[in-house]
Amino acid sequence: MTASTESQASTGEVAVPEELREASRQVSNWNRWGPDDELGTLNHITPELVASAATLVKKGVTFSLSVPFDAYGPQGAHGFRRNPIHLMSLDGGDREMVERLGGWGGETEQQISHIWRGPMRFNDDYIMMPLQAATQWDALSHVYYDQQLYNGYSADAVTSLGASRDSIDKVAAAGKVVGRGVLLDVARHRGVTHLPEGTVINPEDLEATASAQGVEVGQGDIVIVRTGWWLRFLETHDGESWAMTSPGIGWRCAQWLHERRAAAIACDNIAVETSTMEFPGVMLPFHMLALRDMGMMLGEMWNLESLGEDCAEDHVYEFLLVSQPLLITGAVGSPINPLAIK
Ligand code: UVW
Repeated sequence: MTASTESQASTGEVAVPEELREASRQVSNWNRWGPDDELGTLNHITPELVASAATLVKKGVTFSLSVPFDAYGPQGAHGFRRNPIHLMSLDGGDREMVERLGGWGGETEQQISHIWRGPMRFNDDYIMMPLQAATQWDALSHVYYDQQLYNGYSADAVTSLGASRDSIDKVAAAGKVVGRGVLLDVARHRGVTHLPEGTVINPEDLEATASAQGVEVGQGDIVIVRTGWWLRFLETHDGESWAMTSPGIGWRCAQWLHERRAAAIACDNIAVETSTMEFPGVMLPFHMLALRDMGMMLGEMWNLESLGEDCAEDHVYEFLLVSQPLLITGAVGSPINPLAIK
């Protein structure tokens, strides 16, 4: 027993299972792109691969892979995450209000009242939301263990002021999330509208789906896995059970993605990975391997319905994918509107 596992045992903490530690050693990309790297597997996307992905655009058809950013999503209204809250800060209805205000208020009210006397009017709004509330990328700093982030940075690099290492702004500034997207429609391959609750997708399932679709996953690919679970949410609108019973990727898929030098993975469920606890007491083991060891971003809550239908129709499961995060300084994730272009 090491000093750290001894102290975990005395505090009742669950240690990282040995099988997971072994997997972590096998898939680790720490130092692969140097000691200062903060982009992880996005480094697999080379300029040649971006140029080659652009040649996949044949029909000129685009698919937004975003779910709505509104109050009716799966996050509910309470807890540590909520659905996005959209507020208008200025709108056409204010015209009557400023007339009624007369000379009341401060500088802002007077300014608005002044502008509203002219012919040009405008509307402004805000959004308040956890950055993890809808379609998003998890930054590499989102999940860690043993007090270390991807590439060995200390977990202390993330404070209330933000993440100074492995944050999403590094990815956004590098403009790296453009390349070949490959859809693996596991649900359609199995002939179901959505996978059953708690399904664990294993490497064999990814391989079987890819081979049935006639597509191969290779270096720099952004792998997009459809479980049908977003469709399930639209059927039930029960966010809590949707999140708790999600089918998804199993931790063994980390090795499969590592061997293929994939750049990122995204899914149409809450967390990319299955809600089924694959190791007792260890939540999200695939997150641990992907984000912290491989340096692979996870795309969550993507809407793959129209893209899935189109791919089934023309049997083309590869496309140009453009999915840049926002350049939010120090953030551990970012909302996105991914675009698949065929
Ligand atoms: C956690 O909930 C920790 O991760 P995610 O938002 O990626 O599912």
